[in-house]
Parts: sequence; C-alpha cells; structure tokens
Amino acid sequence: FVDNIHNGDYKRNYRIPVIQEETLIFPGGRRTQSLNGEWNFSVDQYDNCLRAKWFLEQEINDEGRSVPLDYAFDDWEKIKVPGVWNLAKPEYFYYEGPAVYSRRFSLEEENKGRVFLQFGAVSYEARIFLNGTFLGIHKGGSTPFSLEITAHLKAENRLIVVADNTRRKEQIPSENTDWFLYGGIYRDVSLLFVPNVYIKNMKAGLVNRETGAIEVKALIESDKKLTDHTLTFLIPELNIEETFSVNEDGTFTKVVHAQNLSLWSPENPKRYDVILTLKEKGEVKDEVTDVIGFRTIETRNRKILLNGRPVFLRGACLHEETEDHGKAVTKEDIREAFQRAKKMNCNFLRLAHYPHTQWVSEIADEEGILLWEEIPVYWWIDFSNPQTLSDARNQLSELISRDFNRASVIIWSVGNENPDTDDRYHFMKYLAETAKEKDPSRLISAACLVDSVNLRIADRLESHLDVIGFNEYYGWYDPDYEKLTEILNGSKPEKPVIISEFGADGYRTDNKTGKNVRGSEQEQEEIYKKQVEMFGKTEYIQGTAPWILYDYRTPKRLGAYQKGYNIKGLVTADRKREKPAFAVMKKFYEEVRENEG
Ligand code: GCB
Repeated sequence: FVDNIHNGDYKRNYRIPVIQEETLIFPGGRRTQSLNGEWNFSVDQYDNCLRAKWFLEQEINDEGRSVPLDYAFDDWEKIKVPGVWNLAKPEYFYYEGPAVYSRRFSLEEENKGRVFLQFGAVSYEARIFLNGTFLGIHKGGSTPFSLEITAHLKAENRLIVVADNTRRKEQIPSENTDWFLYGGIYRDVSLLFVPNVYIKNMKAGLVNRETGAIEVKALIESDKKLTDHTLTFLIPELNIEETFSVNEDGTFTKVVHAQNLSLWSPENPKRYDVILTLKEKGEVKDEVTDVIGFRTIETRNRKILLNGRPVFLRGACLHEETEDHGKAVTKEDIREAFQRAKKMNCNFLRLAHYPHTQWVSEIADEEGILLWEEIPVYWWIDFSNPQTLSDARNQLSELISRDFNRASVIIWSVGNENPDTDDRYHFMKYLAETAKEKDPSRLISAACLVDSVNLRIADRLESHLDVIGFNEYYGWYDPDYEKLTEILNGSKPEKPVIISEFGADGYRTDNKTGKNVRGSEQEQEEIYKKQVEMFGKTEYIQGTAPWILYDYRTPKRLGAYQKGYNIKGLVTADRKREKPAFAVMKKFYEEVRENEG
C-alpha cells in the first residue's frame, strides 16, 4: 500500500476541489430528499479511510493485494445524523480528529434535471465521496455548502463523508477557543433537485422605507444564453406581481414598489410570502419561495435606527449548545432560548462566536428577535496567512448568502477580541469591506478590546465598522471598576457602541457566611448591578449583551470549580435555574424599555 504506509502526503489527493460559497443553491421552495437518519460511523483517528482508500470498496486493490474488509461500512455501528459524535458514546466525548460517515441512498423520484448534495454544516473539514469518487472538500465548521452530484448518481448510491474537527493553527477558529468544538455532521443533509436552467439565488430587501422600494436580485444558472427567459416576482399579500426579462448572463436586479407595507420589527414581526418564478416563453421552468420581513437598519451619529427610529439593543450572548444535543440544537431548544431571552426583556441576541443554524434566524424572524451574526475570527488567527483570509472570507460569504433574506439579522460581525496588530488590521478590514460589498443593507461590527493602556474605546478597525462592539470584564478579570468609569467617560466614539460582552463567573455558593466570595452568584449579581449602572449613564451605548445567557461546555476550563464549563451564564447549563444576575438584567432592560416609551 504505497499510499497507506509510505506516503506522508496522502492528503494531496483530497485537497481540491474546494467547495465554496459560489456553489450554494437557494433552498426555499425546492424539491428535496432528506438524507438525515441513521448513518454508519467510525472514528478514524489515523485517517485510514483516506490512506487505504476505503471509499473505493475494492476487495483487491490496485496493487493486486487483498484489502481487509475495513470498509464493510454497512456493518459499522450507527450514529444519528444530524448529531455530534461527542454525545453518542462516552468514549467519543473528547475525541477530536477524523471520523467516517457512510450511508446508502437511492432517488425517491425520477429526476430529469440537476441534483445537488446539501449540508447545513460539518465540523470542520468535510471530504465528500460518492460511489467511490472524491467530489470535494469543504472547510469551515458552521456554514452550509452544496455540490453538484448529477453526473455521479446511480440507481443505488454510496455516500461517504470524512468529517475532521482537528484544531489547526491556520483554521478559523484557530487552536485556542473558549467553547466546545464538537465533531460530526450536525446539521441537515439533503438532496436538492433543480431543473437544468434554474434560479440559483434570490435576494430581496427593503431599500427605501419612504417609497416602499424592494430590491430583488437573482442569478439564473444555465449553459445557454437566456434570451427568452423572464422572472416574475410575486408578493401576493401586497398585490405585487411584476415580470422582467433576465440578462443574457443570468444576472437580475430590479426594484418593485410596495404600498402599505407593514414593516418588520420585534414588536411587529410581520413577514410576507415571496415567490420568484422563472419562465421560458411563458412556460414555468423553475420557482423559489421565501417568507420575508421588510425593515431598514442604519446608524445616525451615535444611534442605531430600526425603521428610522432609535432602538436600544437589549441583548444577551448565546452559544449554540444544549446539554443533550451539543451543537446539534433543535428548533425547540431555540424557541426555549428565545423565551428565556424575552423573559429577560431582550429584543436582541448576539450569536457567539460562529454562524448558528439557519433555524435561529428563521425563528427570530418569526418571533421578532434582532440578531448579531458572527464568523469565528476569534482571538488569535493566522492573520498573515492568505489561505486563512480566503477561508474567513468564504465563511463570511456563505453566512451572508444563507441569511441575506432574514430581517432579524441586523449586524454582521467580523470577529472577536483579536490582538491589535497590523496583520490583524488588514485581515479584518478586508472582511469588513467584503461584508459591506456583499450586503450594503446591514451594519458591520466586531467585538473589540479596549485600549487598556490609555483606557479608551479605541481600535484601528473602528473606521471600517458601523457599530463598535466592545468587550469588557471590569469587576471580574480586572476588578478595578474605576477603569471602566474612566473608559466610558473619557472615550468619545463617533459611532454607536454596543457592550458586546461583560460578565463574571457565577457558580452556586453554599457558603454559610453569605459573603460575595470570588466566583459566587452573589458576586456575579453585584458585578452586574455596578455594570448596568454605568451603562445607564453612558449616552453612546446603544446596546448590551451580557456574557452569557446559559452556562456552556468548554474544554478550556477543566478545573475544580468550572468542571468543564464556562459558568458566566445568567441561567444554568441545564437551562433550569436563573441566577440572581438574571433579575438584574431583566430590571435594567425593563427600565430601558420604559425610557424609550
Ligand atoms: C471573552 C470571550 C468569550 C469568553 C469570555 C470568558 O472575552 O470573547 O468567548 O468565553 O471572554 O468567559 O472569558
């Protein structure tokens, strides 16, 4: 086995094609076939599937040698997709590395067009094999991807995914994080069927509140010139039905005008059915649908304006995790988190520190929660590595592409607490510019660190952001509150500021003295009281997001007190008990809301 034993660079065969944002297909209204369910599974710490080419399923390999039946995939144990392997068996809990997923499938219906394979997310690298052929690799553990499989389909198919969540220096995030990097195919997998000429994407958003102007963009993919094709844009409830011709190259940008549009907001999360139909000489060829809310978001001086009116973001930070499901959260888990946030009088959530499932923004649209979405450019990243930058750009692009039509999403964040170096500045400036270029309709931010020498809110990146996110832990990591007073009073930001993190550990204290011992829930409560008092006095602060709604798992904190958890939650990890600081936030937000009238 040359490749298996002698070849140190066995991965060279599995490096390209790289699956990127360009191949994403708009999913709404499509015919799909779910590939969720029981898959065969094995951890593969030494990458034998790739080295020994198990995916070929050869009994006699190319060198004429007999291959042990390691690849007898159907006899392997079963695992649930979507799901994280860490919770499937105790011995997989801390497993980090490659693992092999395999399943068979056949098409449920006859197909005449093109077929794509679509993944909600796989952590972190996913190598895809269909019927013995390597089809591509996707990098990035929390964004969707799709790839065409039309030419490789048979009556009976074998699909293999090698999912590898190894932490690597050059990845995003890099090796060091403060959350649990679960492994596996942890979001939906499906086949997506489209006709030969099809609508690849559709974006619609309100561009002018006064005139009700809605801009619609679409891209039609076709192997021929589009001379006889038209697109009909329909919002039945608004009596909008307009037909336009498509440019020969498949691009399409048009503005339609809505009268009596009911604007989306947390108080009125109104959404409309939207339909885009592709016709050739009047005959329907393809159709996509979505449910979209229309609103505007902008800044003026130090205010954030939603539909032209100042809004204070009453938020909380949220990780994508529950004790039972890990990262593979369910819709019920999401609704439960929203209910808890609403109970705290929130209108906003910061989705830390990576793209959460698309269900979050869909449900937020429905329930009226504003969102900050982020890519995991977290702490130190290999900022001088062009490949890392290109991967970060791709994660950002996939996220924007996926959630462009979600009214709830108001902020794209390009990172969190990154050391202020020249390399970091150029890296993140480029990402901020990319986000603006791909989506001029939303605000760009990043969670920045304070200038701790001069005690000022000052980050070189600020000039490329619409809203300054600022993380601070005065009272906790730095016990000196005077510094926070100095920072908040001494800074003169020209833009709105969101306190994108603050907080303190809060583990239950059974100590009889009743004193605020370090790390107790009582101390946490005191810190929160002092923090919100400062925020209330600072005119340019336009939102706050305490760290964090729920306690959560992190292999970074395995000591005696934290026991594998970050315990800064306002609610315990089992989601059952609110700590005293929860009531402090609830009261603060109630007051903010009353002051807003
Ligand atoms: C931070 C990070 C967050 C950590 C938190 C903490 O500043 O942004 O990811 O988990 O502090 O608890 O230290």
